[in-house]
Amino acid sequence: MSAHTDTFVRDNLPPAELWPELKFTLPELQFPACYNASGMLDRAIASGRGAHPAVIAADARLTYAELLARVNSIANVLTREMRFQPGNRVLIHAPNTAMTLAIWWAVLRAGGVAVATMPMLRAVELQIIINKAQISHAFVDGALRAEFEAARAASPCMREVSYFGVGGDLDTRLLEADSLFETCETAADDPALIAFTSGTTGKPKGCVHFHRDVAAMAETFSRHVLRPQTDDIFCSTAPFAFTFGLGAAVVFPASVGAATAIPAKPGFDALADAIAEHEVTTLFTSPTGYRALTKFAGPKLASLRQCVSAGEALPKATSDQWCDATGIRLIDGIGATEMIHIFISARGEEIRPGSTGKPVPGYEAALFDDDNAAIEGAGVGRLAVRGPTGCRYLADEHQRNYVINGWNVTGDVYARDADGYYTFVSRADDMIISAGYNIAAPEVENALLGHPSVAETAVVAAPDAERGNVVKAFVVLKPDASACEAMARALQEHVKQTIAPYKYPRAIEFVAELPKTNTGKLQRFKLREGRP
Ligand code: 3UK
Repeated sequence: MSAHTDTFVRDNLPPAELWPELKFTLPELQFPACYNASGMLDRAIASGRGAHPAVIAADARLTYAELLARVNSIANVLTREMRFQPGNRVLIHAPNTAMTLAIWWAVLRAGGVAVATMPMLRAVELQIIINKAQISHAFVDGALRAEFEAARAASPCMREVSYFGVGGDLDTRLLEADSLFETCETAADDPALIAFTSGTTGKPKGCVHFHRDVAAMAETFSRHVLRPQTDDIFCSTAPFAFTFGLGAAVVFPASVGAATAIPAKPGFDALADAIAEHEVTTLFTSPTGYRALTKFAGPKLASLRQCVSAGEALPKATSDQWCDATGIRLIDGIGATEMIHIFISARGEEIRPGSTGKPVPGYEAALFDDDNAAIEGAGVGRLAVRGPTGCRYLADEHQRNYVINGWNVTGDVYARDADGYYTFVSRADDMIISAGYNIAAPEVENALLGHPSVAETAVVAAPDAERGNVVKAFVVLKPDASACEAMARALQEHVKQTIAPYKYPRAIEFVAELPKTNTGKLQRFKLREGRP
């Protein structure tokens, strides 16, 4: 049973034997066969949230009733005026705004497959995504028109485009459109979105997630770890195109009828302003984000109640600094685009700073040895997870690497202690082997971050005739510190005092900034190739 008359995505899912094993162990994960994730909005209204704020943004403030009316109007424009049929892929190319959020829900409601992309993508990157997912429809922020048109010129599959904002047609079309729409009766396992992974290297891979997966992320991490309340105000720096941001700013608030506040601009200064102005209670950003926000601690951040860190390992030093500055203990959580959201985390008293936590209810985790056998008890190995969601790449050979024996293998090395807590060690490819010793780059980074002059740092292997490799640290200093030989020696000494001395960085290079992906992840491969 499927509502998709365009079956392209279903047809390009991996063969059944390459799927991860899916587990629906909790009562809240039993989805009916016919299920459209946009029903979350109807449920928020049915539970009395209709007149309460859903979105607070620079372009609009909408209650749940107003949001649903707008979602329906957009779905009508799509289905009546844009030659759309269920299953078509719809590009959403825009920064996070109230309109972008409404379009995302509208695409799901109409039975489309939403492909949100980062606003900073260039035509070449966009064009790869459009052609790979055979995207036929697009909603594009008018400010991004030129770059999009350049991609469109190389994308014969793209048929219908609507612009919004600057010089757009959508805003006026919506004035005419009917605000009632009959929700497309999708199957729970009809594709709802394709999230392209940033990856820290190579080509983009499209992760297909179903309508039930959108709900599953709310029913696992959000319901059990975050436990939001209806009067919470969510805020996130992550783009909706990154499933971290999609959960944080679109799905989790809607799942309980809470509000989402969208910062007017990207960047951490605008984030601090948004927190103060909208009295944000529930914040989602990266470890880098928390380091940058610490300086605003005080009245500006006083409304915060819960703060989630994901995307990269959260160093204990960052967690402690944030706790000292704000009194709030960060909730660390590891998630992945392939899994849609967070699957290992901890809340409240269960948080052990420096460790990510335990499998989120609904998920189970294992550690694989070199033969893909699960390690029992305490130990170190490659992280494997399974639960209600999992990896299904759109027509991609890498499916075989990510899914092994029915488990999703994330590419991370983790340690598990006797209490079952999982602690990040490194990406499998970020282990440095120097003179026969295995040294995890993040461990050295954490030690360096404990030094008061260090703002950011990245550690990689640098080839060395004698030792095979040496540990090399790229360091961004705080504004008041000076990059000199004495500073390098002080940092080396600090690492030797903090962790086993053989792990200290034999080479240190001071840089103004570190290479990062669009989602804020460190690109160690660029540093390894000597191009910071
Ligand atoms: C790394 C972490 C240690 C890890 C994501 C939350 O980051 C997300 O998705 P991506 O596909 O990257 C996945 C990889 O990122 N990572 C993420 N969180 C942590 N490492 N500690 C963490 N807390 O290497 C993982 O394999 O970009 C995060 C929710 C949704 C997401 N898509």
